[in-house]
Amino acid sequence: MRIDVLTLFPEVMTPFFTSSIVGRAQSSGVVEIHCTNIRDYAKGVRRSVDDRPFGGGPGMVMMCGPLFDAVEAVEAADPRPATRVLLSPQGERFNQTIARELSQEQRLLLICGHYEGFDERIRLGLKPREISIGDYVLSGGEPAAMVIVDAVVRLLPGALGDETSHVEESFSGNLLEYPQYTRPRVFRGMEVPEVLLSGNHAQIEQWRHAEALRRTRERRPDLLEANDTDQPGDSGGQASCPPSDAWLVDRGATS
Ligand code: 9WO
Repeated sequence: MRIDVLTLFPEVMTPFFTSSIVGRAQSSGVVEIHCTNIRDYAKGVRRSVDDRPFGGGPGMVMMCGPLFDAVEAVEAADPRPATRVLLSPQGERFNQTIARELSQEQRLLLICGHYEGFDERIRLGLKPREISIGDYVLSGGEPAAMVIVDAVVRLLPGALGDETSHVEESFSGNLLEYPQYTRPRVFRGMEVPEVLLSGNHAQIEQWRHAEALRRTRERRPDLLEANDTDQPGDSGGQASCPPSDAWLVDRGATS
């Protein structure tokens, strides 16, 4: 996959893209990520990328010209058609289903804005998929672009390495993760639940499933309403979980 990011601050993106899972995925050729400064396509001695809103009002609006030129230049650099994504609080809410959809594309073009918003003709002319990562205002789309790149890249075949084929493996369906413990057995008076030390794997699995259910009921009842596959006595096996729901309990590097 090729990912392009159009931004006014490429220098804040690059360290993230060269570190961690995303950096490793780039080194191993799973993905190539290119950051382009929209200002490189701005005209005039001032190199403006924003201007005052028609009709008046506070703040500045991102101009069409530099962004359209940047999109067209970057898209021409590779023959694969790009899926355009605009990061904004007005977009559809990002989730694992959308991450999975985007991970199927050959090429993504993420557009990060700044100032008080985009000239509406950016939406009308570029027809991007508009995506929000949550209901809050950022000062620009860059953090949202990093979130999307991270969620998408780790789904690409080979991104997590050989030992971790189960990037979205689920313990028991549409549930939050059960409580986990590692050494020491007692920390500041807090003990590891006895059952986890018992060696009884059937009982451990039962306990984890019950705890995952309890935690989900308490914190995210909405996840249970959307899902009737998690009946009591359910083995929790992959077969009982529709793939679209089997994501919240990320077993990461478990084999
Ligand atoms: C700023 C502002 C100030 C006064 C009145 C209205 C205003 N709207 C905005 C605004 O939405 N600015 C955005 C900043 C313009 C597009 C890029 N920016 C952005 C993206 N902020 N937050 C996001 C974002 C992206 C994805 N998911 C969550 C938030």
